[in-house]
Amino acid sequence: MPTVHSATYELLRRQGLTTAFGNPGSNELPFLKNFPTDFRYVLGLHEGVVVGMADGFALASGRPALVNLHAAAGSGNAMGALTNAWYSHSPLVLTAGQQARSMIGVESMLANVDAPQLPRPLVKWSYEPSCPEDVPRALSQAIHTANLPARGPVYVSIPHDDWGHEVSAETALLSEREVSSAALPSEAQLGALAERLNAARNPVLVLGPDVDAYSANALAVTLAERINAPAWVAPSASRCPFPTRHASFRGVLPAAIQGISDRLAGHDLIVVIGAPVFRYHQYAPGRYLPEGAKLIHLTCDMQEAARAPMGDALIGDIHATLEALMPRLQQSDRARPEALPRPEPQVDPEGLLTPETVFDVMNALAPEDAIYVKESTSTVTAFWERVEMRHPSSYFFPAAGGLGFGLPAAVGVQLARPERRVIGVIGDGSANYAITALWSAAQYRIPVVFVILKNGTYGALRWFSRLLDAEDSPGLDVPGLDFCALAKGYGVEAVAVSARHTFETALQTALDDDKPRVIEVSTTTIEP
Ligand code: TZD
Ligand code: CA
Repeated sequence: MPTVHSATYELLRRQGLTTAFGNPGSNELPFLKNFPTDFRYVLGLHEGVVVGMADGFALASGRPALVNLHAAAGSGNAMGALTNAWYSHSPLVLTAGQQARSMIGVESMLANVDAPQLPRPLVKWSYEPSCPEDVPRALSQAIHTANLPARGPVYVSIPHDDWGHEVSAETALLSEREVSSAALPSEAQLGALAERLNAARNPVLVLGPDVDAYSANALAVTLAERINAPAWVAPSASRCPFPTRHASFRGVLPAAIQGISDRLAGHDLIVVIGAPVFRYHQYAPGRYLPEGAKLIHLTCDMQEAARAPMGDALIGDIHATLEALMPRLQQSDRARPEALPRPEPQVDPEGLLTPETVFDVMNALAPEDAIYVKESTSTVTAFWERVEMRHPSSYFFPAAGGLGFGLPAAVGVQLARPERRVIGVIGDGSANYAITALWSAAQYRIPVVFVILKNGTYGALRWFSRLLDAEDSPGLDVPGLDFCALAKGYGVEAVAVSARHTFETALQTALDDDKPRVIEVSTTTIEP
């Protein structure tokens, strides 16, 4: 007879979840024992790292990723990372070991009291099966729930004495299931959408992370060229949906109500695709829309559609909808947008590099299909201006701004995409939240190039402190960090640089290597 253990591994195998990211404890050992040889276990030394690696892996592979956490403490450590996974629609299947069933009520050590409640509201679904026989079915439900639109993390708590129980042979039916969604708008909806686009006098596109997640980047280019519209990237961009040197590319919108209206002024139709409307950050009240503008929102996420404060929304599969829309659109004879001018090189002060120079060097030396995992909060604008990204899945940034994403996500992305080089661009503040990801990179020989921008401060918070008239706040600087020593401690070779030519040499050496490397770059402080 199959057991919960054998049926679960067969289910995971058939659903393609053969890489498990975890940090184990006693509750998880009965699941991990007899770990099948066709599975791979990636150990993270902190659960923020475990979820960050799985997040990067899921985002870059477009597939659900399996996570195994330890009880309440491990789940709690993972929660910060779940903020990003939730907003990036990352299909993470989180499992957590629970105490033996008869030991939960007395609140033994490692009993996760009210386990399903713990990760809410950062999961789509959270469950503890009510009997051992239900564990494989619950995991099947978890996988499909995570993967159905809008994708997102799910959580299953599993008592550790469940794994040895026998289950019915009928459980095998779970492994054969395919659950898919069809979300193509009706003919009438597509016709109405096309009519509004065809009739617009001066439309503008605002493209978000789900354009990239649905591999609709090329369709977005076709759309921009068909209607000759400028294309902005939605605020708080966590992915790159549009080639950054295309004539229509306009950059990333500011994450402020009035700032967005100002940038989009003059357009009569704003078409937002694959992003919330909008993901604001700094409080800058004002008009939601510029004078005379209407907004249409195309999204895969019912909640995004419902919560927007303005505009009309259509929920559908981003790729399929754009594909079906295209033949209905007339070729516009409006003048094509003119490409943005290339930014000027910056002059570096003695003994420091400007972030602009760092990005110019990266842009010159990195392979044209490099993937950037970015977590340096003050350098967002400079990066988008200077680094050319033309392929899908070229950029990942923490979708909720929860720091501790960059280092581990870079490891997970590189694991999912071994054929492309991953460059982590990480601030000296951000790097500390999940620094032990370096150990996983070293142990599994995952050749990420980590570029740590050391300006000695929480740069973005310096900017915010001026915005909020709170410049005298304590705790905004991070002096005295030695990332070469830290990297060495975790088994990664590292070098510190502070001039353009030494950075060039270090970056080229790292790119030529087949193991991870850290480059600590001393930089100036700039405005986000
Ligand atoms: N803690 C967590 C988990 N997430 C956060 N976003 C913050 C604290 C607050 N925070 C920001 O929102 S930006 C920032 C912090 C601390 C500064 C990051 O500093 P950095 O980057 O060195 O990584 P810059 O380029 O110097 O801003
Ligand atoms: Ca910094």
